[in-house]
Amino acid sequence: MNRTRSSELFRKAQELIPGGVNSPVRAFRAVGGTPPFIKSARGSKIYDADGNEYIDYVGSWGPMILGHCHPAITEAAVKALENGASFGAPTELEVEMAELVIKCVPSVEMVRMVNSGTEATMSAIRVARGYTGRDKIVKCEGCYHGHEDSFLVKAGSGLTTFGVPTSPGVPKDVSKNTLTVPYNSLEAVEAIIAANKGEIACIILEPVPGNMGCIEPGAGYLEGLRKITEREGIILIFDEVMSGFRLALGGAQERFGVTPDMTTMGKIIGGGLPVGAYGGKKELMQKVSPVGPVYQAGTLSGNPLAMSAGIVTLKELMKPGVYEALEKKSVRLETGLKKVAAKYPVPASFTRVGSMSTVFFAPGPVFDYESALKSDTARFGKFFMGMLERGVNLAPSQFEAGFMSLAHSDEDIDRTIAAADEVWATL
Ligand code: HOZ
Repeated sequence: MNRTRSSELFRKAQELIPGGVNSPVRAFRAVGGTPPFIKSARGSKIYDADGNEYIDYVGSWGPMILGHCHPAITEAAVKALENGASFGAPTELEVEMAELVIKCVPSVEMVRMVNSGTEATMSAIRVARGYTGRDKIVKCEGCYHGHEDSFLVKAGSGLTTFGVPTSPGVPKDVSKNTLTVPYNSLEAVEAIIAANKGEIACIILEPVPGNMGCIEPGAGYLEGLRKITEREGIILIFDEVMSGFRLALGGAQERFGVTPDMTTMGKIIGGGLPVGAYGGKKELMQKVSPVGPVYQAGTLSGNPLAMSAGIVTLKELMKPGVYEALEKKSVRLETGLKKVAAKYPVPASFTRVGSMSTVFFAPGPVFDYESALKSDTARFGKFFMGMLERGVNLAPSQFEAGFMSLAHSDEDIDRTIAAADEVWATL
């Protein structure tokens, strides 16, 4: 595949932007080679600067659940832009968005819009700390909640991809308040609570992690967390930036029937525009300024473009049969890939929850950070590049999830499986 133009752009970009990218994993350092510079996208496909086409399972890292360039989203965003890009003042669109979110997400009685998932998680833990008067937070190893200081401790996503799960630059005075536990272990949660009695403000986790690859919650895990946090007066925060509106309209909390105190959202809720949101029980959200003393603000928060694109996306997702269709497509891909993997003596382990999935090149089972880290990342890199050469775009790291969209056709999926068969034979 010819990527001359992408290579030229990448060379230039590296002189101007750290690593040539505005978000680290995009630089392809975990898989080698040059990232295609993307020019356009439509439906299930993206197109690079050299005119190559790829079936896309990244979907802008989650938001493009309807497929790229959905006409209703484009129309709504253009219309909003024609009325003015941003006013820094309340709009009717924000009210409509809040109503929709509250209707869809079980835990949310009030919601505040922000501009990114990072802002959402950062604000949610501030509310939890402000409400409880406690400083410590608990997060799971390998979960990623954006790049705010408190979260860059044993974090997944790019930090794990580049082998620096705890970032320099985070003051010890901040990180000392972040306690970590392995995902899927209630014993570890009990132990850390016992050792920090009455000091923990919140437990925050991705209910279905996607940032150490996709991991499934074990039976009773989320329910157990709910019981323990209720007993201890600890705020339970589900970070549903990835899983929200994806695993069900009401996210993982609807799918697994466990209602947290607070929820953070992003990605899908903006239909591809920059957005985030946090919400929860009224009692907690009424601590937020100007009703309460916990401060959080933003010039572009709730801007009409993101609201319009998000509202259209949520309305599309409310149509009957959407999640069934996503499930069917995702099962088709998983079944096909498992059949391929069974033909070759290469250790591989599959995880999938709804339309989020990962192929780990590890013996498995993969159920937490430690088991995910057993993956053969060099083999993943080879697999990734082989797929890219055959026109299939996967996330360029073993420690990220793949996303199915409603635009993926059976033909796309079957072509992906056929490509995987060719590549697996070379691993
Ligand atoms: N590490 C981010 C997703 N988990 C990547 C975001 C991006 O590069 O756009």
